[in-house]
Amino acid sequence: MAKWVPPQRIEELYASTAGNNFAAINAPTAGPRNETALESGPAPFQLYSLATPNGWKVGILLEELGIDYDAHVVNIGAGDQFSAGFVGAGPNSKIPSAIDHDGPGGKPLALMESGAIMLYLAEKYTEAGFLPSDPRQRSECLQWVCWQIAGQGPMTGNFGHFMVYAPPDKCEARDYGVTRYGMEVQRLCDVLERHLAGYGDFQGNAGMRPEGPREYLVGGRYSVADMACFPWAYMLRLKGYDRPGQPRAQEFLGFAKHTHLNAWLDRIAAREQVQRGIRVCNGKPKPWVEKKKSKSQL
Ligand SMILES: N[C@@H](CCC(=O)N[C@@H](CS)C(=O)NCC(=O)O)C(=O)O
Repeated sequence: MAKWVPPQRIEELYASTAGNNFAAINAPTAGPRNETALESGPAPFQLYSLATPNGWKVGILLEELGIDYDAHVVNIGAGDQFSAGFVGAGPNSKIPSAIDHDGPGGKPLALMESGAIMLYLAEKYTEAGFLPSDPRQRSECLQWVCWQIAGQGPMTGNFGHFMVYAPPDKCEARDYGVTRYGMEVQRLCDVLERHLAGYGDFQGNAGMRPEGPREYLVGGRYSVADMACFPWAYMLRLKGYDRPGQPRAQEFLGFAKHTHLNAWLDRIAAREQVQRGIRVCNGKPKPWVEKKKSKSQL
């Protein structure tokens, strides 16, 4: 059996990533790559995003809150996230980022990381009730948001990389990556499935709780936990990772067996705010606004 022997430095392996869909923007360093400034509109809250699952999270919350905001499309394929303006708002160069010009103390607050942006907004607009005030439920809610950011998002993204974006000829690497991350995605879907089925009570017991299945992740009420955990699971059911000549991602992963998870996704997807939220920064900042305009112009 041939054994893998790494070279002395990672740089010697960089060339092996050539051919992946993001090879042109991948780099091992942070910071701006050009001096372009951010655009800004009249609303206090300025969102810089793209309609990917990480972008959907904040789009959904903004639409649920119904607050005034301007959205700006960040084309990550073209490297917009590396402009000086974007890096000023989000030093990690990943969408979504935002600037609240009406931040604490009346000063602008730059925001990065979808979960942190959601928690900031949910706390600022606390009367909307999307972040529970009860300490137990609040903790459960934060736990699901952290679970999403640290586990579900990155693992599903890594699965997607090997399933659709990795170099087409890297067969062995793709088999390994798809299996490693795909199995973890299956497990993470099962974590949601079991929780929604009613297992666990956040008091240390793993068994079925007396109340049975859960309608929403926390306290029987729709919250930022649902908005955060919805997009990546929903994306697996859509066409995001489907490619001609390959099995559909949902079939490949056996997604249909998660009956409670599917019912929860249907429940959330049925909300108009969610359907608008997942279209924020899809080609246009708010595509439904453009549509309305063109209808009334006819
Ligand atoms: N943990 C981050 C992840 C954000 C993220 O990975 N965004 C992707 C799009 S889904 C991105 O901007 N990628 C651009 C790049 O990697 O250069 C969050 O939740 O906000």
